[in-house]
Amino acid sequence: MSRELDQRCIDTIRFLAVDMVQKANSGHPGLPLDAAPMAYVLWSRFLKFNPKNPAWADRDRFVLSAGHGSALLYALLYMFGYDLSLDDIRQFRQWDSRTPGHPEREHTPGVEVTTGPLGQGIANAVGMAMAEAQLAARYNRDGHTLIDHRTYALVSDGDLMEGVASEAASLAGHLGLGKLICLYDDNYVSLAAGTDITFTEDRAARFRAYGWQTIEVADGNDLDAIDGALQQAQADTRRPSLILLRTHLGYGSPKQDSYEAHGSPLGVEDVRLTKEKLRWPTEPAFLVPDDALAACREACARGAKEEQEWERRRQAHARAQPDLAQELERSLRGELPPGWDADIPVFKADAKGMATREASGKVMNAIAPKLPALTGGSADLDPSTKTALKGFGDFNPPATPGEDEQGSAGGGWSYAGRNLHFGVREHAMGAIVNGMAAHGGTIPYGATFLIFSDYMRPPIRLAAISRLHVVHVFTHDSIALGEDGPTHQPVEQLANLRAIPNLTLIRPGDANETAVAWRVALETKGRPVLLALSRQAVPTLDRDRYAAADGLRRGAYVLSDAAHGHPDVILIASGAEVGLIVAAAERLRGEGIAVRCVSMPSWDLFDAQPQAHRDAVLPPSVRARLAVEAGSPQGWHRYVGDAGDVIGVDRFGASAPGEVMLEHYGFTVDNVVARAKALLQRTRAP
Ligand SMILES: Cc1ncc(C[n+]2csc(CCOP(=O)(O)OP(=O)(O)O)c2C)c(N)n1
Repeated sequence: MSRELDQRCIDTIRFLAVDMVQKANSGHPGLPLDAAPMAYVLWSRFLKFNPKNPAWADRDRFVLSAGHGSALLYALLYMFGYDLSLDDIRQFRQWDSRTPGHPEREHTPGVEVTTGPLGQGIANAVGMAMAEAQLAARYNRDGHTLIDHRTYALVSDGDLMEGVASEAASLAGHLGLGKLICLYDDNYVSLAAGTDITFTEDRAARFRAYGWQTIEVADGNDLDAIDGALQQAQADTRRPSLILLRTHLGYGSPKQDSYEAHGSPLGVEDVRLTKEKLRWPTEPAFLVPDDALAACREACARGAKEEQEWERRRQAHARAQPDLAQELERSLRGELPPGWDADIPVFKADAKGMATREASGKVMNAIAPKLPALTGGSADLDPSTKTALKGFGDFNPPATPGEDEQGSAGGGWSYAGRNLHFGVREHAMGAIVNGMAAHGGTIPYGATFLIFSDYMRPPIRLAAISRLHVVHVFTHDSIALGEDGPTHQPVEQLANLRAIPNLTLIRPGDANETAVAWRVALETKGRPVLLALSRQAVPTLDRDRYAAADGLRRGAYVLSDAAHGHPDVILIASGAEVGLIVAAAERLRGEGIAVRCVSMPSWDLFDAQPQAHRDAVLPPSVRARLAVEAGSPQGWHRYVGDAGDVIGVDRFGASAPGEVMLEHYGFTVDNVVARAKALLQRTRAP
């Protein structure tokens, strides 16, 4: 292709983005103007994709980590033939358009992940590269290479300033993810100023210290240099690569190299001047020369051919390895294999019981052999979260003889390992599992203490926004964890996490509810699921006496009821406090009080039930309702009503043994009984 045509393609992309921002009177023109050349070289010469099938499993992944540059991505998607029209481009940032302010997964074809909060995208890309490495190691066979693609991310200063990027890059370097390539738009300017006042470290040296290959391109407009850098990046298969491209924010505009080019339209006059400077027709807006469009759209034929070749390989693989192929295809479709849950144990009634984290570990290990897509790990807390899949290998570069192998779940160290070791990097863990889920082929989980969900709230929220099926396993879910004290004891976390839309939070009450919670977690589609689990043992309820644990599926259910179903008072609890209300109910019944006991492991599941079910569990006529949960009482009045009462935790915890904590904070049978009686008195008073 001629240089002139290359340039015309780049300028088309540039000015589509500029015109989008100008028409919307909102958005970020600076990055598209400077990053268009690198994006164009990548997309036209390196990226493997089929615009007509954005879901093709073996496509390269492209992440615009600097999501504020969304206009660049939409211009690329349009030019390269995705299902996006020029009208969509004109509707940038408008109600119900396919070109929202920041890229949204499942909203615009070709958008791999939702980005905008800086730093998340690069960490998502690490997760995608991990998923690729794992699936390749598990499913490719000699002569049959089915999974073989790269992950590219375009990252900005802001991305690299965020801590999550450091966590993720550090892990990627350790893991030697050679198919991860990041293009760093090194333009010396961020939103409010030049980076000289905030960000002056040697970024290349920093990434080399993480174990990355770094490649510097002195002029981000030099297409040959970009091409060479990408070739060099691809050639190193043992290290991730960071290509640092020196660019100029708002290239060609009067605001070039100024933060003013960053976050607002250039303005009519400056748009004109920029077009003149780069020798682009000032009218009409949204100009797309035919030859530029045709040149970019060659990607459609190229992509279709590549996918066809892959399809032939897939069929050969399926003939040679039918079982393996079927397994992979099912995982890629996001389907659970028949009988995946057949070995989930039923836990016997036991007054002493077991911690729900313990039960969770047993359930996970019963599922793992039958559900190949299940993969995950913890942020350096495996012994506490009980989330290791025993014997299923540890995801790491193959161990060299003599290397320290402590911490192994067994089954060998290689990219085929299903146990991921995140290190103490909660924030990256959240973003990495998002990237893995977005990649497809896995159902990833991440685990830590519930308190440290605070370190990973941004990716939890993004998983919910972008409908990603990930499972969070958060243990040590209350003050009852004991001696570690207030820094480790969650108080407001449940309330806080419950406020996130499209997230299913389940706090199971005993071992059998935990088993059902895992079933729900894995059957769920299109949303993240969070399990809050106890550190301490809780009684395993006798399900002959109490209702079946399957009631968890409906969010809340009646465990035991007053005679004839006419309670004077309803006791409601979640998680570890269920055993407490069960014991209190026995005592109250002994005193002749009609009590209903409700286990309420999930507000989200309950709220999704028809009104009839909700009223059947919590009849509006019964005003004496007492909720018991070792967390912030915030929100519980929705279920206990104005007349009801809540035993919760409204101050920080303290360092003491768990039982002592529970006693001091009122989580005793005596207190539940006393508060229930007081409540009855109040609600009966004329
Ligand atoms: C976590 C987070 N904090 C703040 C912002 C608001 N914001 C959007 S872009 C930006 C900085 C942009 O600088 P840079 O990353 O260098 O991008 P460029 O200037 O090259 O467009 C900021 C602070 C954000 N999107 N995400």
